[in-house]
Amino acid sequence: MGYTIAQKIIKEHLVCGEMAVGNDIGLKIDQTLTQDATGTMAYIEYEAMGIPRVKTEKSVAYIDHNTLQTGFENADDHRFIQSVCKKHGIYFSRPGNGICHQVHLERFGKPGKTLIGSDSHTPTGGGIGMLAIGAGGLDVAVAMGGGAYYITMPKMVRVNLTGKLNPWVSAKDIILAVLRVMSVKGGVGKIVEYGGDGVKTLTVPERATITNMGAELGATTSVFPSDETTREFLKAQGREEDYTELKADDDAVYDEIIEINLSELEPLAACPHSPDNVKPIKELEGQKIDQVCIGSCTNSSYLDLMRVAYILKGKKVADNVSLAIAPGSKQVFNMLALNGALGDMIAAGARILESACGPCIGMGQSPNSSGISLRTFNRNFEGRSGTADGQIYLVSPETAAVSAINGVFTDPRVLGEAAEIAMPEKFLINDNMVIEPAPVEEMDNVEILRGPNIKSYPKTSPLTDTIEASCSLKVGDNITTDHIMPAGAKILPLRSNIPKISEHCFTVCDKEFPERAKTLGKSIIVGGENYGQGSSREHAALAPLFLGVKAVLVKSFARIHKSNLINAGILPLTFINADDYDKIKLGDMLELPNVKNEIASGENVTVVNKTTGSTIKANCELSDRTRAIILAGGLLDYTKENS
Ligand code: MIC
Ligand code: SF4
Repeated sequence: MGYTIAQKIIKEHLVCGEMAVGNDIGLKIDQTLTQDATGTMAYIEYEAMGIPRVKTEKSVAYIDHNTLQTGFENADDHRFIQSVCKKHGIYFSRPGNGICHQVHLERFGKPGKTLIGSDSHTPTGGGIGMLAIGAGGLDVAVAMGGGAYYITMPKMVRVNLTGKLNPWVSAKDIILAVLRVMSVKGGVGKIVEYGGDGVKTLTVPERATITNMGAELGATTSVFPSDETTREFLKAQGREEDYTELKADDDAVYDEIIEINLSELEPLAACPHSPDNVKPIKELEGQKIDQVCIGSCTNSSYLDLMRVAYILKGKKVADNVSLAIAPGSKQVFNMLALNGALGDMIAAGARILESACGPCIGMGQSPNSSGISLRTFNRNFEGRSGTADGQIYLVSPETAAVSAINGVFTDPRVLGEAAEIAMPEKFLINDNMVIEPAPVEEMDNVEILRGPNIKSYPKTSPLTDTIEASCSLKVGDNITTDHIMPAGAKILPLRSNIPKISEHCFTVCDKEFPERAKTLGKSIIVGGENYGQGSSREHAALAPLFLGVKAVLVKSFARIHKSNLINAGILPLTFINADDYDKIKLGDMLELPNVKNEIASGENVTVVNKTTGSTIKANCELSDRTRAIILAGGLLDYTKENS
């Protein structure tokens, strides 16, 4: 039996476990990336492990999220990260150099390599055939220290692409079509692999748009073959030597096959407030809009922005629309500046932003009250834009640009003939915003610069024999990490300060939660399906840890969040009988009378509701390793105990 692309890379990097679906497997990690909002914590954790130099082939730290710098906090954090990088052997991509995933794809990613990143959109690297996975900061820290990264061996899904996109139908429409089929939880426990004749019609940036937004499927990662198109891309980036061919064996076996005929696709939009709430633009056409934002790690490549410039050229942004554009990287920005495309955007009235995440993470450009905003981003969770009642639609750059001119939702196919925009034969290569680490012999002279915003990792404790704690919060299905630990311009600067940031924990759902949890001292959160979907931010586990949350009891978990809870030593429990969700109310006193023994022996966990008198059973799905981590009180304690 042959192998899929992902199975081939896994096989090459397997350090422990058996490659059978559902097994815990350990992978050797070749490359890591961090961004600043998760990076400070990751480097605090790395420092705590006491390993002098990173052991990966390449580790890169990007500054792209917290670039508003409304106070000293962000700049302090940047300096801290820069100094850690210099000392410990990590490349540092300065603010202004671009969004981590875009820059990593351009400058560092290599087909066939493993990459983990403290950002959920790390799978962007799958666009050039990497096995690129989003992870918690602590997992990235461990990988930098040479430790394996553990995942549950996923099922394999093949998305078979046939045909060819029609003019003005875009890669974004492909992934929106996949989201429509699979939903935001359809990818949990799976790797999505693209294949079929349609693959060769897609450029690398288009493939990367698709693998990037595979994160919204909940998938472990997504991957494309590495082929001649990949070689051309790497060659144009001056790195042809990084190319290797990679394809699935003809007799590879997939657990699920999805057919997408590119010729039949039409422009789509993910409507508020979920990336899988997908409708054809045709159904929305004519509706007035207020804002358009173009950029983010999903759609800010040279190709995307050249198409946008082509549409804007000689036109004017509609009076009722504010158009913001953030190029994905310095490379893209500079090329647009040199070839005149930037001039076309400016002339049309676009507000040009720096190369960073910006509005995607609520760092500025929040829309007006109940404003309709079309964005080329990947997430439209409620409130994420910074405007609580903002109505965010996720669309392609082509749809975004033409709608910005018309002031209403517009199907870009009105533009007629396709624009002939080719991939450049040579990208503009200038890595002067990437700072190399100090040579090993000089590392001792590098001082780590720590600002007052940087506080230490919260206190953890080993699992106790019993837990008695009340339910401090009850939430429904599809709770995102943006609900648990909101971001945005006010909160994001507190990422290095867990005591402070925890005051905002879950306030989107319940303003009283942080105070209530603190007063209770110990508590348990109850939730529904797909709890913790979205980002990789470990703060969504560390803030609850700081507030005394001992367990989270839900119908099901999203992958990265579950492992962040385990890393933080918080028990991830699932209802065996989903109806038991109704048996617990906010404020009920719960007891887990025999929890330590039950966890240690792999039994179901007894949960007694002392307020109502009912008893239920919960599952705590752990491997031998994650069981040991939970018993130790988290991954840091476990790593210390085992080193
Ligand atoms: C996001 O898109 O939600 C983020 C901000 O990039 C997060 C990381 C973070 O919260 O810092 C992610 O996707 O993991
Ligand atoms: Fe940045 Fe948005 Fe991409 Fe997250 S999804 S890395 S915030 S651009």
